[in-house]
Amino acid sequence: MDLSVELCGLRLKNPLMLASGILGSSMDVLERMASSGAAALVTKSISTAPREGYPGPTVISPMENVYINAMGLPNPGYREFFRGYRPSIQDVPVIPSVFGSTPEEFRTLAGAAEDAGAPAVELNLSCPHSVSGLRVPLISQSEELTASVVEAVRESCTLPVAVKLTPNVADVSSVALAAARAGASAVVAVNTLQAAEVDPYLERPVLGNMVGGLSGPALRPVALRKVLDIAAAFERAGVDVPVVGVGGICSGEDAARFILAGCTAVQVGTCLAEDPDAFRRIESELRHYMDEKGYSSPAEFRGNALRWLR
Ligand code: RRO
Repeated sequence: MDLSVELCGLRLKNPLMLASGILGSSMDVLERMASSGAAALVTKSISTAPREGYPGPTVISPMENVYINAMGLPNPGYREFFRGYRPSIQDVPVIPSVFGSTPEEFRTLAGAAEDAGAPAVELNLSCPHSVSGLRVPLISQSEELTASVVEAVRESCTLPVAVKLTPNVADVSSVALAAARAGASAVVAVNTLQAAEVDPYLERPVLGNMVGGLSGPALRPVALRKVLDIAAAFERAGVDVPVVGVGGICSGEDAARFILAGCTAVQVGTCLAEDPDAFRRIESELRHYMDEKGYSSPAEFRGNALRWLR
């Protein structure tokens, strides 16, 4: 059985990647994820200027399988970040996630990633917190803004570019197509779903930032729907850009669900907060699933669930 997949010109030993975010970006944490079997590591999003993040609480779990975060993009800024950056850890590629407010900022950040020897870059066009000065709260809520950022990065950077999309749209496939047509090497679906929780006794929102983004198992069916929409639209349009699934993936069967929906690889995030060694388990569960089904590679079942939507 061969679990390896090709994504953004990289050969990954299995389809399981660390999602941007939940665990921060310290090289120690990334090292642990590499040791526990992740095939690629995406860092916490990095911005041009350092950011402290929002006041606490920044992550809550108001009910089982639901997490809501509003970290507020805490990061040391790209200059400091790239000083300690390593392009790979134990032969596992480390892909910087970058976040800007304008195409020019994204260009600067992607350029810095390239100069630092990064194997690829992930553009976070879907941070769930408003950034002043934009027509829409999230860049990937607009086909035009999405295309303008991807084009700006493409013009000045030769790295493969993955584009992370928001689920907070009516029609995710139009935005995914805009990203692909502007030169994205992969689309990553999805970031967190806008959410909030209110304390009935304190009579106020619970998060320090008041509102945030939902992740964890409850996000999985939403993410799967978005992935199915994107994969079906890509197939119809003859667009050959890989889709990376993310949202509530906690088991080998979950990974299989996203591959069946058309994904080339999947990212694991929130699950690691409770099970930091989840990669090893998810990989063995995926092997078990493939063994039961008689598959010898992920390509053999990729997109099999899509035919039901034709
Ligand atoms: O830092 C955050 O609060 C955050 C980011 Br940048 C993001 O892209 N998605 C999210 O759920 N939280």
